[in-house]
Amino acid sequence: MSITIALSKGRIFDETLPLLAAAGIVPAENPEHSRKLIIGTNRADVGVVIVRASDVPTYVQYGAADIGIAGKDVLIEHGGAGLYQPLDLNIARCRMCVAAPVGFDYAAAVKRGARLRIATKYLLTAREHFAAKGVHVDLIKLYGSMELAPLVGLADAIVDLVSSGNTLKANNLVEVEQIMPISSRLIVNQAALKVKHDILQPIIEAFKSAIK
Ligand code: PRT
Ligand code: MG
Repeated sequence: MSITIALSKGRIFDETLPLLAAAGIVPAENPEHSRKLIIGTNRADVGVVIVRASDVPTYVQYGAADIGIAGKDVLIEHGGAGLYQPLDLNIARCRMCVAAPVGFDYAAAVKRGARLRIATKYLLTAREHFAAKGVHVDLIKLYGSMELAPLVGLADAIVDLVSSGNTLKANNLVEVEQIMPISSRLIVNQAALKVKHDILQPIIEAFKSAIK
């Protein structure tokens, strides 16, 4: 019996290394320095696949990977079907927020019931947030660089992730509303949890003890 872990490269891979180490798992290489998409580990029964952050839940849902690590932002948009989410790992932390150009009076626009154009990669999250507040919005789906949209007149505001705030600042935007804190979670294929329980359970327990 063997298991496959789905990870995205970058911050999630880096912040997952200490958790994997706590479970006695050391990847054979860093995807940052290799083009390999399938990476071995020090354990013959554990492999890692490197996929796009937003694709991690899909690989785990269909059992192409048994477990994975994905941001709450990604999990909300995916919907979570077929996934067991036993642990908030408290890594890759940031916040989902509404941001607008400096000088745009967002609160006043909301108060007078203006219809706002919002650019975002997070359609479900944004739709739910504005619906709950009773704000009318036209959502414009983008796949990246949301910060550009208000600067070129594509949108009044954006819904995006913020961590240091440097990207907003560099583009003359400010956070006008916080939607929710975000961190990454361990996700497990529901069938694998039963069939591969003996190998998965110790890993889940080791992660749990290693969470900061
Ligand atoms: O990069 P790619 O398009 O392949 O996918 P991705 O952006 O979804 O993946 P990745 O690896 O960049 O992010 C993976 C996960 O890390 C996300 O799903 C989040 O849960 C989490 N995370 C934590 C972040 C950030 N912090 C973050 N700051 N994801 C993205 N950002 C971006 C943000 O979108 C904005 O463009 O960083 C920019 C803001 O950063 P600051 O520090 O300037 O505020
Ligand atoms: Mg990114």
